[in-house]
Amino acid sequence: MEKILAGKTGVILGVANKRSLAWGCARSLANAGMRLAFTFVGERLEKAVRALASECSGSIVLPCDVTQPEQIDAVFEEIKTQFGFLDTVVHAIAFAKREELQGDFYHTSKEGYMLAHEVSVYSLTAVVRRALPLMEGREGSIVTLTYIGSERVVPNYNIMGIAKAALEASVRYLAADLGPRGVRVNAISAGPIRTLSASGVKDFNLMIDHIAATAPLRRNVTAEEVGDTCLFLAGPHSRGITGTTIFVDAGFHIMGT
Ligand code: NAD
Ligand code: 0WE
Repeated sequence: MEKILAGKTGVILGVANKRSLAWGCARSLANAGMRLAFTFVGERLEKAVRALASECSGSIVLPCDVTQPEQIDAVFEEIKTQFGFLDTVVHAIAFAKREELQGDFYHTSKEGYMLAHEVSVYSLTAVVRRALPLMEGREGSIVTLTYIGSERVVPNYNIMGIAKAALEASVRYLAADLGPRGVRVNAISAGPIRTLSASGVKDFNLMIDHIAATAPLRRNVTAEEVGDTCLFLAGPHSRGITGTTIFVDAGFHIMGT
């Protein structure tokens, strides 16, 4: 059977290990026939990302710390050389200092505030700017990952909630900019999933249990479910959708309890 994304290419930023939401997205896209470029940060993650990428045929692996503009430049130069064009960008990156993700939000330091925004928010725009010349005329799709802590107060999410609100606003402004060029921009708001970024988060188990007890589907979601929504947003079935946030959270966001 013809694969729906055969002949398409994409770049996935944010795979750390097999639990990463970025890896859920990569698997769904690769299974649909998309050729992928993976980025990693730091030598410690390189081996793991290369091992995972080897499961996706024709993929390439490149270093990219989004705080280093030359590294972002190099990623898109290499994609231009290797692929020639680009259809999809999956941005699945967030970082705040651990000490900012506990206690009262009002203690957030200026440095911690700026770092969270640099890595988790500005990086989307920085990446999109460089991807755009490769996406022109290809009906491309850009997907980022967000969390309901952008609109509701989730204990300890703190500065990341402010960053995700700015990320979702960035999605709307980018969608308005890029729509006339045929490029769509959307976010997936995922329910909590045990990933490296979620490890050591205070009371994470309690959150997971609360969702299983109250979400309409009475369960939590998986990285595979996030990946399949990414597949939808990357592919032709979502061609009329841009600038929006789709919840993949078992319906939890509709509840008032
Ligand atoms: P993860 O730890 O697997 O992925 C986070 C990634 O961010 C890692 O690969 C890490 O290397 C990367 N990163 C951090 N700093 C970076 C930098 N300077 N440059 C480049 N990359 C950098 O965790 P995850 O849960 O898969 O997170 C992916 C995205 O999903 C994040 O945006 C997160 O906010 C979002 N999200 C996660 C959940 C959840 O519960 N896990 C829920 C909703 C949204
Ligand atoms: O966006 C996220 C993860 C964000 C995150 C997590 C960490 C932990 C380790 C960003 N930076 C760091 N830095 C670290 O040093 N999620 C949606 C998962 C998450 O994180 C939380 C959550 C949930 C859910 C933090 C507090 C409360 C809830």
